[in-house]
Order: sequence, then C-alpha cells, then structure tokens
Amino acid sequence: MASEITYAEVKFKNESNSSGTYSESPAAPREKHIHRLSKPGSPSLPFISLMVLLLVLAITFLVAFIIYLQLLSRILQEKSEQGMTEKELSGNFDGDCIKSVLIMAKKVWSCCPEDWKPFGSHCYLISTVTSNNSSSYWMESEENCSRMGAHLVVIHSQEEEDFITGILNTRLAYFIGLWDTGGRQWRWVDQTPYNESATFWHRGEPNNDNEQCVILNHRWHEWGWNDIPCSHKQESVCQMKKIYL
Ligand code: MMA
Ligand code: CA
Repeated sequence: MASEITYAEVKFKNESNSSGTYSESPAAPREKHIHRLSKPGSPSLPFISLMVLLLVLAITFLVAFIIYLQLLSRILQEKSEQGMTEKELSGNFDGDCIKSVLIMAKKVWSCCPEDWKPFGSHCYLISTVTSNNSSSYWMESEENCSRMGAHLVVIHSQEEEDFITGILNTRLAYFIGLWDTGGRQWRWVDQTPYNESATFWHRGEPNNDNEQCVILNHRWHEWGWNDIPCSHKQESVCQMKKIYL
C-alpha cells in the first residue's frame, strides 16, 4: 500500500512539473486512472501474452493427447473385434477363414466350409473325409462335387500338385477333373486350358486310349497322374473357390 501511494505521488508530480498548467480538479481522476493501469503486482501486457501463449500451447497438447488416446483405443478395439470375429467364424467354418486386405483397402474374410482345406484362392475336399463308402466312378465323383457347388480338382501348378498330394493317403487313388474327350484330347472340368507344361503324369502315362479318366496315385514313392477307365471306382478330390465375406 505504501509503494502504491509513492508511485501515485511521483506520477502526479511529474505531470504537474512538465505541464504546470493542470488545475487540481482534472488531475484527480487522471491519477485514479494511472493508478488502475499500472498497479504494481498486477500482470503486465507481456506477462499476459506469455500466459495466453502457454494456455494455447497447453490446450493444443491436450487436444493432441486426446486424439492420440482416441486413436489408440480405436486400434485396440479393432484388434479385439478381430479376435472375436476370428473365433466366431472358426465355429462355423472350421477355422479356415483368413482376413485379408484387398487392393481397395476393403477388409474381407476368405473362408472354406467345414472339412474343406484352404490353399491359395480355393478349398479342397477329399472324398474319404465325408463318406465311408466314398469310392465312385469318375462321373459320379464329379456329380458329387457338383452338388456341393464344386468340381473335381483342377491342377495348374507344381505348388497346387504338392499341396493336394500332401493331404492324400498314399495307399489310395483319387480322381481329378481331367478327362479325354476322345483321341487323347485332354479337358479340365472347369474348361480351363490343358497346359502340357503343367502336367504331372507318371512316367509312361497316359498309356491307353481306352483309359479316358485320370487319377492321382502314389507309384514308386512318387505321386503322379495315370489314365484309367472312367468305370473304375476311386476316391476323389473336390475343389471350389473360397467364399469371400
Ligand atoms: C495298370 C493301370 C494302367 C496303368 C498301368 C501301369 C495294368 O494297368 O493302372 O492305367 O497305366 O497299370 O503299369
Ligand atoms: Ca494308364
């Protein structure tokens, strides 16, 4: 309070010294005005600016932090949802659903029905899995696959051949979706072209014009194709495209 008065007095004296023309009455309100503006202990303009700047910075950090937390929780939620969906789908589809991101950044599930084995973009079913008395003629085998929205397996690469033979029983023989339309004109059941360079015939096969259907069998420690009569009963492998959810 003492310094307050002192400051007011000095200011007042300065004013009257410099001008000397001020009367007592206008000086009084002016003193009051100065007193309010420059009250010692009250914040100065640079100080207020600094505080405002700090406040703005603090708010900015707070907002950034909240956004960060929101993003983090969204990622965690998505992860836990993904886990749940994987579980849900595995109940219905025997765990053969794979979540993938397509080119358009659209998340999709690719699935195979229960008992079917996934490989690449297809699902495969071995006849022995679903039936005890599963050997059939070639045409019957194809019709059986067809009833399930599938067809006898079509093989176009070494990888596919290796995957399929990897899930077969070496003591059995399996019809594949290849047949001779006559005169050794080979045709795949899905109408894809027969490519000589991607065939897996056993040595010496195909060997008989009267054998117009093809099996996969294990001969001399090796899997390969053999032409046999279509009227023989064999196991079979069905193939279908994966289901996309
Ligand atoms: C069987 C039959 C044929 C096959 C020969 C190979 C005897 O016939 O499976 O299709 O080509 O064996 O020796
Ligand atoms: Ca043969």
